[in-house]
Amino acid sequence: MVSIAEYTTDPKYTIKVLSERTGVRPVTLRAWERRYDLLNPDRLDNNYRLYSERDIQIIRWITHRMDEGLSISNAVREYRGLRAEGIWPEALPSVMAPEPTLAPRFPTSAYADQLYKALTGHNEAEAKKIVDATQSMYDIQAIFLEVFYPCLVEIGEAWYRGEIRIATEHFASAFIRGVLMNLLGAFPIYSTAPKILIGCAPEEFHEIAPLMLAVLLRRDGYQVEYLGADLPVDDLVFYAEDISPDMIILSASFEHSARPLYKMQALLDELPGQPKLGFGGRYFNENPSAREGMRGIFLGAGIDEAIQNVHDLLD
Ligand code: B12
Repeated sequence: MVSIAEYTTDPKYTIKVLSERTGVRPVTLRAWERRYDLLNPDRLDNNYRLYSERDIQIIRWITHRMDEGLSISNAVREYRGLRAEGIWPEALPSVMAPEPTLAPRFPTSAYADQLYKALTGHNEAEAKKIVDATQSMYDIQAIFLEVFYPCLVEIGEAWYRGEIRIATEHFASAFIRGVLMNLLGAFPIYSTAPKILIGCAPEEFHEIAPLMLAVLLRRDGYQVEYLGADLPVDDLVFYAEDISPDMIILSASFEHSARPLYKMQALLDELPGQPKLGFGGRYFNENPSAREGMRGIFLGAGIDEAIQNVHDLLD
């Protein structure tokens, strides 16, 4: 038998890998991290957590004790008791080989450029190859924020300068939307997890950021329903009354889309479960004073901040 101490503390795995190797959902891992201060992951500059092989073994040991009937708090207490005596528990026999990680050939910015070229050249097969390549090397959050996002910004700039056709911009955003919809469908839906509705404010058609948020929050174990573009507030409140979500998240890029949201939290407060309203998007980023009159919670300037804030609010 090998002691957990013999496993390396090199920080190299994302929370996704930790989750896959331990069978514990990311949302639960983060909750344990906060509540029990069990692991101490390193953080990259972009605030992503990185875990070690030893962290994986600690979580596997904890879940094994839970399988044997202990509550999480008792399993953690037992682990701490052993550690206080200077003892490292024995690692469980390995059931899974560590995930092979392909070394990235280029930085994410190079893939953003390649994707831009493929999409503006209407070369769907090449765009697909690029996305497949990034998926074998990077976490999807990095792909969204460091490949898709800059690529779309560049497409927006080229459209603004009149260098590409509207058809090209539509082709590119439809392609990326398609990739995101496939990913959304690929993650399991946990029917007991907090329920979140995500979509766009009225007359808002920029769907990609809220869709990215939907994918990443579903991956983290929330019960996410993605509702798409242009949602009328009153209908959404009725729907919330029907299905009692814990939270509704809406994106707005323009003032006319944001305006109807100002009354929304008051309407939600009248529902039995009082769902929280989370909001964000280009309009609120460019007009910080517009956040002030809004009831509800500004979830941050970007997707990464929003994910962290949702965890803080709902875990
Ligand atoms: C694709 C696109 C479209 C597509 C959208 C298709 C789809 N299914 O989503 C279509 C063709 C519909 C479209 C239409 C229009 N568009 Co447009 N569009 C774009 C483009 C190229 C990409 C948008 C995108 O997905 N970006 C990637 C995402 C990830 O970035 P993002 O939306 O900015 O989100 C970031 C933050 O705002 C934030 N965020 C966004 N939502 C949320 C939500 C929450 C809760 C949180 C916390 C954070 C958050 O997080 C993200 C970063 O992490 C942008 C260019 C650009 N710079 O983004 C122009 C752009 C946004 N569009 C623009 C314009 C002007 C329009 C139109 C008015 C054009 C027209 N005359 O018809 C219409 C308006 C439609 C409407 N009423 O919504 C301008 C906006 C300029 C401005 N400041 O007002 C841009 C910037 C283009 C440009 N360079 O001028 N568009």
